Amino acid sequence: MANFPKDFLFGTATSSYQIEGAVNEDGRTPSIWDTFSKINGMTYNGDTGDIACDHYHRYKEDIGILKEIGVKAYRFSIAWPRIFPDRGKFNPKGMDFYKKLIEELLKNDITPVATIYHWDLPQWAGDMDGWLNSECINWYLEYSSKLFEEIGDIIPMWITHNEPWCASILSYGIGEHAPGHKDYREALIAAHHILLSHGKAVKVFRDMNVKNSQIGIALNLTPAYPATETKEDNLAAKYADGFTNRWFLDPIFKGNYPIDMIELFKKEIGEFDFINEKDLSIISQPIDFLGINFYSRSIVKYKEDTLLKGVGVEGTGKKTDMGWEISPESLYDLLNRLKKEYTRIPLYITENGAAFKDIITEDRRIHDQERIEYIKEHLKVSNKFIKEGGNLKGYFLWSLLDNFEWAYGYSKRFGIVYVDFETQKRILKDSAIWYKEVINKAAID
Ligand code: GCO
Repeated sequence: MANFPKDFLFGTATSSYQIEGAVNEDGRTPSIWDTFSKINGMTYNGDTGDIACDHYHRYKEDIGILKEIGVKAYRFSIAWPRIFPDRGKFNPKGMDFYKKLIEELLKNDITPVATIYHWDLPQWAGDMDGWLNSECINWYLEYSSKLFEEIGDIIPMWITHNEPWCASILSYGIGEHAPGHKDYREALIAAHHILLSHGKAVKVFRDMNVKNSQIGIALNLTPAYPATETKEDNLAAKYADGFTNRWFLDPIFKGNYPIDMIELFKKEIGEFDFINEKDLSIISQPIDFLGINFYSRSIVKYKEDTLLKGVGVEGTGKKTDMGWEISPESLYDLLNRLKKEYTRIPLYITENGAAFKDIITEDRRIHDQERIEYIKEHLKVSNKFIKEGGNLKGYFLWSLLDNFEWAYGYSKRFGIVYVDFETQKRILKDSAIWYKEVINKAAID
């Protein structure tokens, strides 16, 4: 039996565009994801978040489910285009939805944890070049300060950004996410502006003296391992690590971008003239906690003629329905590395979970044993890290509900609660029932 500290924050996580639906209601205008998902071929089956889990109308039912599972905290994100449907225009009706949601959570003794930006940039901002435009930082600050003013002190944990790597590199460099550009110079500009907006928002949060509340960021971190012990494969793994992890961790915790990556990117990207000297001291504003979104690891082999001098190779471990190798040991490595190389501030796993092909039995049950195993193994290494003195304070399971999995549409189910997208019926999977036990005992067997 592995026990967790009594105050360990067991939660679940979701994000606005992935669950809310109601895209035209109460003054909301489109986000870049509304636009992107409607372009032919951008998402599986042409799926969009138009209805998603209809959470906008069913939030009370969903909070009832959270209560039933017994979670202590719920991580959700706020849809920017509900709050500022047009440039400079605040929409109180959009804000009301989140006020009601928070009120309902508090009534049920569930701690609200809010992400300010989980990728649904208003289309009006997208039309002015989105994160490529340094003005976007000011729009983001106007939006964040409004949130702090309206609900700052009733949210104990604020997350400025979710996975800046995805919002910049996957979106402006690889082109798999909105707005779907394929230009690495753009990707790094977007990344820099996002990081800078993070640092500036932290500063605003401090200046506004928001009470009873903390602020941090959620990074997607993927440990990279060399395919063999050769010097070349080690170098390739170092670059893969630089690309996904250090490019974000270093500015935030060390106040600089990794030199080896700057050197590597220079040839492809050109000058880094979009970075000013003083930007890095803003980005490295002290934060109160770090959120870690962890799913898998990567294994890399040297390949000369590629940007990162390497390509991914398949690991031998079992895979989830995303094709991601299951590797809880790498989470353990990651936590220890963060502690050793980066920070002693509280850590939270802000996302961890798995998609599997769920089958409903005749009696409408979902025996998702593989998901239970996945979560259990990741909780085990988390527990080991804590027992060894690691400062890990909570775990947010991704996700509460099956939902719109971005480019994969509704084809991948991450929920511990099954959603029948025809009827919007929710069914607790076995994993939800198992998680309830874990939370109740604050322990895993
Ligand atoms: C991300 C996001 C989530 C995803 C989840 C599964 O990591 O991409 O934060 O929105 O749905 O990670 O891929």
